[in-house]
Amino acid sequence: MEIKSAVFVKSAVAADQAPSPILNEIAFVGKSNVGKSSLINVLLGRRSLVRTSKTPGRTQHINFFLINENFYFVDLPGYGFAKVPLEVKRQWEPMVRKYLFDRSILKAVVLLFDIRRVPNSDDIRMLDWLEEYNIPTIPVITKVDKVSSGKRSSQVSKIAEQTGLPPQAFSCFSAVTREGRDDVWERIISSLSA
Ligand SMILES: Nc1nc2c(ncn2[C@@H]2O[C@H](COP(=O)(O)OP(=O)(O)OP(=O)(O)O)[C@@H](O)[C@H]2O)c(=O)[nH]1
Ligand SMILES: [Mg+2]
Repeated sequence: MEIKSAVFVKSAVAADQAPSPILNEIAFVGKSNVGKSSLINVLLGRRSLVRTSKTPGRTQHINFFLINENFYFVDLPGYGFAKVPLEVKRQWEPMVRKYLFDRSILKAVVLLFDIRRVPNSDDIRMLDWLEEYNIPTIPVITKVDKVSSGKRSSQVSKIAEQTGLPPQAFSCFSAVTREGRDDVWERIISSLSA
């Protein structure tokens, strides 16, 4: 997809502050620090439209980016980081659930997994919500540059087994090498037109 424009539009601290549900949306979700913001930047070919961070839990709001004046990328706050203040953790679930539940124009959720980690109960809970709300899901395994190609397939199998999804369901991605960028775009485009 040719990116003619990519503009940060707003940061919502509650689902009811989201833009009016007119244009389609693709949301990005996953553990804190998994690489959501980095994936969005690589997809858009922008170095730092979305703030990335070595400190997990950086994105605590729902951030909306308008692409080609045609659809939104939505960067959801990550889950599962121990050092996030309790108050923020308490707000996370109702905020994210309300967003997912309410969004008729939400075409797909890109759910990220770290190639080096086994999915935990937070990831499974997210998968369960997506299924419950009937939201098409694009599972992406990221940071694949961090493991050897030999280790990659065994890690993909582990992640598949833990989530109950088939290994072929996952796109492999790296924000460093940009591997997988076209594959993820293809899946996003087909969700947008579904
Ligand atoms: N090697 C490698 N590092 C990555 C990759 N993607 C992200 N990172 C690094 O991982 C860290 C977290 O990346 P972010 O994109 O900020 O992660 P996030 O999921 O948006 O994090 P929160 O907003 O805090 O939930 C940063 O130091 C990134 O540079 C990748 O594909 N490969
Ligand atoms: Mg982020």
